[in-house]
Amino acid sequence: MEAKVISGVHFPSLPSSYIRPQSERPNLSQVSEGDNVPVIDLGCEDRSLIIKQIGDACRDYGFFQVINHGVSKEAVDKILKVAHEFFSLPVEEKMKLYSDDPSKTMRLSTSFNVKKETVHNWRDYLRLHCYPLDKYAPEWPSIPSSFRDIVSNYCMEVRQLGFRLEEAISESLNLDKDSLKDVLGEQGQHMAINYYPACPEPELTYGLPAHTDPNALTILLQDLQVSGLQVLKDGKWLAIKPHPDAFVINLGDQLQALSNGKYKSVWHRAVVNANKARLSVASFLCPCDSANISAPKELITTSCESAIYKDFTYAEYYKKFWSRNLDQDHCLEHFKITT
Ligand SMILES: O=C(O)CCC(=O)C(=O)O
Repeated sequence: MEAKVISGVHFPSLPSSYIRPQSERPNLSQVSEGDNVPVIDLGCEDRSLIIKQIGDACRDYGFFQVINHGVSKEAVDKILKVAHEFFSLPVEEKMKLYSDDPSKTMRLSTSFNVKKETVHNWRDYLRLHCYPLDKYAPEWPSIPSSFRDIVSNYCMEVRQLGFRLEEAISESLNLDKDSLKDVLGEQGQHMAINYYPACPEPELTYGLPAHTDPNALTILLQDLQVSGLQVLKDGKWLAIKPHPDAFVINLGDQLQALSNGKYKSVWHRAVVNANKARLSVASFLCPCDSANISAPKELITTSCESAIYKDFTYAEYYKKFWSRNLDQDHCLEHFKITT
């Protein structure tokens, strides 16, 4: 049976196509609270401290949270509200936007990659290309009527935050502040508005199974009311409680490659909830398609260090990523130099 949207549909029990085999289930009793995960204050006057904290977090976790990040509270509140309104629309209205073709620049979809996967995930998502805005915003949903303005404004604010973070990450690698941005070129920007309906049997399935992000940097806004994000640290899953006024920043595969493996693109997953729906808004900054992903020479400094990954273009990487199922091995493994 082909999966279609699940938001707004009543399920008395979990359909069998969502049930993971025993060995792949989230095992929620083994998950720890991630109380000590880094929260970095970007408003701090000591820039060298910010750079150090970012470098430590990228190395040790591959992710961190930021506060005083410069994205307005108004932009955040409005996007969460309009996203909830969108997913509350009648199923027939939402289905007008449905597609399972990952090459589409605007689509409502479900699970992850329904054509490739064998078990589905308890998620619907609206996937939007967002840059340049004047090219893509006209194809976004027209209901709710405020959707395009609110999302456009949010995208612009988040993009600036992304650039600030890329500069700081570059400096934390002792590179010039523009070095990473220069390699990434005219960056694309995508958004996934994720909606995880309340699930009849959350222990048996995922909202999203463990994955790393294929892009450069992800800026994630979590619904404050319901948690669900978990990240892998030293082989253990940590639950990341939504922090008021914070974004979660995930390093994507391209920053792992560009840092020659010094920084990690973090494995993360979303679990679902029995009583409440959860929403998250992921903004992805992506290298331009032709960007040549090759670790800067300055990072290969000692004679015993060599490049870990082959050079590739982002277009090649992205094609590979979507040709796979989400919960397979790390996509970067396919680009490793083998000796
Ligand atoms: O909903 C979340 O917390 C995670 C979302 C995510 O990992 C994604 O959209 O790639």
